Amino acid sequence: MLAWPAPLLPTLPGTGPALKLHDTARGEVVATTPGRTARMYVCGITPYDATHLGHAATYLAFDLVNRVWRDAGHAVHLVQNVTDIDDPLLERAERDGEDWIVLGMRETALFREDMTALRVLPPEDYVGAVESIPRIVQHIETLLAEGLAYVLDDGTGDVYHDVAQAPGFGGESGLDEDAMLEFFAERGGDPDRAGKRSRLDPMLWRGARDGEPSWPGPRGTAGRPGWHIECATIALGTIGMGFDVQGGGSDLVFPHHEYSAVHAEALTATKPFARAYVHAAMIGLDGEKMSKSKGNLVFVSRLRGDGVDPMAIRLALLAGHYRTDRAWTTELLREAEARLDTWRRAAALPAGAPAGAVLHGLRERLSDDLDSPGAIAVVDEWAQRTLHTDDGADDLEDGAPAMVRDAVDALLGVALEAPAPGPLLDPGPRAAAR
Ligand code: 5CA
Ligand code: ZN
Repeated sequence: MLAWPAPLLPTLPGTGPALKLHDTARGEVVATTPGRTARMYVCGITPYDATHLGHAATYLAFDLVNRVWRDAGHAVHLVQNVTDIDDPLLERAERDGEDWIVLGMRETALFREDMTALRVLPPEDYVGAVESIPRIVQHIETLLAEGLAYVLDDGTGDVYHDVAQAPGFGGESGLDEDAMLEFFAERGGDPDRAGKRSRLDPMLWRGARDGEPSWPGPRGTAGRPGWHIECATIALGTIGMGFDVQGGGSDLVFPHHEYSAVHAEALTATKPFARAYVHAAMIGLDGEKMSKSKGNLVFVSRLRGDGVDPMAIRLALLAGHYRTDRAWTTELLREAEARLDTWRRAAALPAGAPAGAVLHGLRERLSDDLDSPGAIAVVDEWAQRTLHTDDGADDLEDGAPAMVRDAVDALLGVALEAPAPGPLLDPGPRAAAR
């Protein structure tokens, strides 16, 4: 699939430190140790109700990973999927009397526009589930042939992974069985389905049902792929095993990331799928997780349609740490708008407080498990010192604001030039219609 256009990425003097991140599997902050090219898989949207601020916060967290790695001298191979066939997408299309293909394409287009406006670096590979079906089917055939998967004996053609044979099962999430069963039931699993070998076996292939789209499948059984084998297959086909970071929101810890890893590890008989599993906390609204099922969504495109600067949205979401559940509020946005205005006034001056400390501070804070609030405080302090030169700041440097602009742009992804709305940044009638 087509991704979206890349924003300009200024080159900064020197290189930043190695990035440390919290790995869910080890339960602690660890140093990432990529090779020359860092490899990251960030789970993409299921294309309906896109892009809400929860989605945006998660993609912004992994955009910081991308930026910090690049600043540390790595190339980055980022992969993202689009879950353009799955139960919830079909349910939404059905509810609204809409073609699921049209729904998916329109929401993916809107997501691209929102990512562009938020200046998120695009993935090197942006891959849909539907276009991956032939590869997915091959993988399921392999698991069946090796006796690691089985066809349910009820005539549906549904195929399951036999997780009792997966030695690494549970290693990513570290959950006990009760917790796994609870999340599995909540997040698309079917623990009570009759005929499964184990309640926690995940579906690999769903045999065709009346009125549902289907494709040729394993052993000639038409149907459509399960969710976790989609991401396992796309990762294997692009960045392979042992990549540096598997990313997503904390609601993907179990079952999604556990099973993607288990599928891929079974397919390749190697470990690990990812060297670190990194999860962004949930954005809420009025005391509840912002989610499609609750319908309490604030959309990036709606804010853009109301004239909100996307850079203020970016700053508002980065004002909290990515591992802290937090709420979206109007005050948060107003604070970010005020901060953006202050930064822009300081950055527009010909001279300012020394920029070297800002670059050092941004690098130091962000490489420490993406401390974006700490990084923002570094720029706040610089802006105050630059704007309030009357209180004895005699160390003004010519050109410092230009260097701070570059550092803030490259590392935080916040452009401090006045916004220039182009056609891609215009949210258009779709957003207005929501
Ligand atoms: N297509 C799958 C991943 S393969 C999926 O989870 N799609 S999604 O559209 O439901 O979510 C896209 C990303 O946004 C996921 O990483 C998810 O964890 C994250 N996300 C969803 N809701 C929130 C929220 N309220 N706060 C933060 N992140 C969220
Ligand atoms: Zn995924």
